[in-house]
Amino acid sequence: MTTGFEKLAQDGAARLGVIRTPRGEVRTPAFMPVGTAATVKAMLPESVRETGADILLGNTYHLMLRPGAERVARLGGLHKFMNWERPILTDSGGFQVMSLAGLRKLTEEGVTFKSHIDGSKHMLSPESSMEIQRLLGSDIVMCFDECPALPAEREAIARSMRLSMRWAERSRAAFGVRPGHMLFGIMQGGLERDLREESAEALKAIGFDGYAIGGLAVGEGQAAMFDCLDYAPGFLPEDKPRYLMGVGKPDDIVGAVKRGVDMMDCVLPSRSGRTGQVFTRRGVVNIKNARHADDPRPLDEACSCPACRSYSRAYLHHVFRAQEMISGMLLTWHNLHYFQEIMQGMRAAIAEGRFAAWEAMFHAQRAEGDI
Ligand code: PRF
Ligand code: ZN
Repeated sequence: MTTGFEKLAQDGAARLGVIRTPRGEVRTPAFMPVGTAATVKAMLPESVRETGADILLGNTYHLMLRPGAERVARLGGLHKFMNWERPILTDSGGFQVMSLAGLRKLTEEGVTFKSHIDGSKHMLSPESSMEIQRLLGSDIVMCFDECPALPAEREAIARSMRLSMRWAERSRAAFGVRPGHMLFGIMQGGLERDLREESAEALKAIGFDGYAIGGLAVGEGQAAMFDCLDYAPGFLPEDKPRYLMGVGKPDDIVGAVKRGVDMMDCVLPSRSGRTGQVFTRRGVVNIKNARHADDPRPLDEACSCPACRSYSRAYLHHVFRAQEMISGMLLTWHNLHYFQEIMQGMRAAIAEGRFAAWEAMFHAQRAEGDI
């Protein structure tokens, strides 16, 4: 079997495709639920699959600290460990070190840091990140990179991007040849068009199985992100998947796909599910709000998820207020289901050349608001 990406259709800049791996196909545009600590929180893997997910995201940073990559490898790899036999993409760790770890030190070699769990000292480099992702058994491995927080000085962004490009070369060399597994490069360069282009050229010269757009959704706002996405995907090869890292809200996702992005991941649907924030066709609903206390209607009468099929807003409000575990379970299921429904809607629309009409409907329903 061949591993790789095939573009099946295009409508404007939006692309329909498939990534084939030995563990199954990923339909694109794809949304990847986040399973940071070898679990999509509050969900059984079979339930995650029922929402329509083809692939999960796992994290080098968390898994190296706990339970440890060698232990996962001894136990048969991450797929077996967490009971998800379909594709897994793993992030490379640098981004999580910067957002979670204490006392970091960045050098040409890599980054040393203190664990946010027990304060123990660790090192990540392109080489060790590739080794950890190999031990986990990841199907799609991400290059080790650095993601500067925005806003930042142009010179700092350029220096950081060039370091990430040297690390991309070392990641490629350390990854080696691994049939059935893919390695993605990560473009950096902040909001600077020429730096994005320079980064893309550097990555293309090395050659990857897919290309991520990193360094966005780090505080710049949607308008600035979309401005960057108006050109950045165009710097990347047509025939390889494009992955926008850590995005986003439903309207971010739709706007990214419209601009030529094929894959995304975000903790938003799962994390929000645990804080009572619900995403629906008509916008965001906060289930904590007293207006739901006597409401016998489902969250969304058109949704076929278990939370909407079998429970009222009044019940979901009650179990959230009572801090019952089923609250996080049902709301996470609904949110993941809704995100996957958006992806399916876009895939069908691109296939039939009606993405613009689909997008207009998406925005019109949201404008009506929750009633
Ligand atoms: N690099 C990596 N992971 C990431 C990012 C990045 O730039 C982002 C930025 N939104 C999220 N996750 N390796
Ligand atoms: Zn639902």
